[in-house]
Amino acid sequence: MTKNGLPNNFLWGGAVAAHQLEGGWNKGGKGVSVADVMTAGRHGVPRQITDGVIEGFNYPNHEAIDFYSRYKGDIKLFAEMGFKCFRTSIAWTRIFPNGDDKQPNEEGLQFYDQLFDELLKYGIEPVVTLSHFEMPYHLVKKYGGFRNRKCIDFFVKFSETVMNRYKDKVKYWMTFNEINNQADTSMDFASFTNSGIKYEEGENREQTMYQAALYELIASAKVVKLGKKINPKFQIGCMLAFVPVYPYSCHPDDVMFATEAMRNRWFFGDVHVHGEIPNYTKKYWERNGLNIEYTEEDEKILKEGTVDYIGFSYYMSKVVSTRQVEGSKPDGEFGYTVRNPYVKASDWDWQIDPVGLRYSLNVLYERYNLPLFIVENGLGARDVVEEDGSINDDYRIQYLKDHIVEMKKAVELDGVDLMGYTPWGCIDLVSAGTGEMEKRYGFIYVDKDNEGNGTLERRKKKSFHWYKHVIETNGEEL
Ligand code: BGP
Repeated sequence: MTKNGLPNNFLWGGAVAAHQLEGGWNKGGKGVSVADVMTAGRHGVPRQITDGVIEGFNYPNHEAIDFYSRYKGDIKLFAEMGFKCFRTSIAWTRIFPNGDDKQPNEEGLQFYDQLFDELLKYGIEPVVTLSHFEMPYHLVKKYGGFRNRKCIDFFVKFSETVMNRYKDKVKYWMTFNEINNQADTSMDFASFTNSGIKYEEGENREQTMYQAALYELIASAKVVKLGKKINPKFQIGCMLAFVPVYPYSCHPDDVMFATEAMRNRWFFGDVHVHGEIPNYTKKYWERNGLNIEYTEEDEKILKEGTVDYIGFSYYMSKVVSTRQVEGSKPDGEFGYTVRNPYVKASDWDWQIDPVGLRYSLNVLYERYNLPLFIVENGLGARDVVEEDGSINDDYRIQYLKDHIVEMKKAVELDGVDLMGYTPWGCIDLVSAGTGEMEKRYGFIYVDKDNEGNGTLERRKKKSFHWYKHVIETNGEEL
């Protein structure tokens, strides 16, 4: 253990998702995923799922940063930074191109064999998300995504296939990325989209969302149970988007409102950890006339497939108010959100709140008493390449430093059991939210712009050297 309380085997690394960096969208027998038919957002127009070409919009995930053919060079750079682990996802459509195929695609399986071998060659532990915002598009069109119970079986079959295949290469797994993201039903498709839900005109979105979410939770529990049979040493976690919600004021109504808002996150964590649908959710369904289908067998499965650890992303906190107050704006998820005057914000208006990370670690640990893993954190920013080719991303270093300071306090002062830290987008990649390249998170710069122009050349940023030193000293020197 280091002086700061971090264990010697602390998992420092970086995180990405297949569709945001691999490219090669139709190579090696890969099928079309929902991410492949999603346009880039432009000038305030959100990303759209479409079968046809929309004038002026491109499909950024088709090529992404071509990690598919460049992964060896990129992993070499991760190794140079001293990564202990690397979090990525397996593109479902490389393995089952349509999702309901009888046999897996051997070429896709081989790709991940090679990828994991390359990581292991450098002693980098793969951390694998099974579903990171990209179910097969065929399942969306034919079955309506996770609104259909059949998708449970398709997902379980895919998971079983890859867990069997990589049982000696991968120990750390997560089922659905940011599974709670879909609780925000203000977008026309359920966030980005693990569930493959594209809402229809006039449908009760909450009804659909909760039903799909419950099917995903059942699928997740089945996979946890199955994974333990495949290899009892597997560590299988859930993955939550953790945005702590603060009350705008000490008015008791605001405090209660923030508590209710937090249930959009807790519901997902509670089912994963306690294996039961919480009472507050059942009451909510009842009060709002939502009729969510599940069986006794499902309840049994939820109980049997509880997770080993909590993976979560942390980027920002939010402030909510029951009332419209100065500076508040309508928020799809919570009614009104208010700008927090005590914290800064990123260029994309995400509130930067390092103490919120310590707070999140504490509330999660107090509630679940399970090991935690920060599997995403970072600053999306527009980087500038100087004349001499350098990229001086001091703002990113500052952001990460401030968050690591608070993370260390949670471990050292509060006694939180923390497995690791993998900043998001350790190499520049396509933004999930906007589809743009210019929202960069990486330690490694990739020469590509929003329109898809660029050489794809890789370049170390200033933060590359900084992070290498952080890992070398196990977080002692920031
Ligand atoms: C999380 C996702 C990632 C990622 C990140 C940053 O929601 O798990 O896939 O992209 O946020 O978001 P964005 O790309 O929109 O900046």
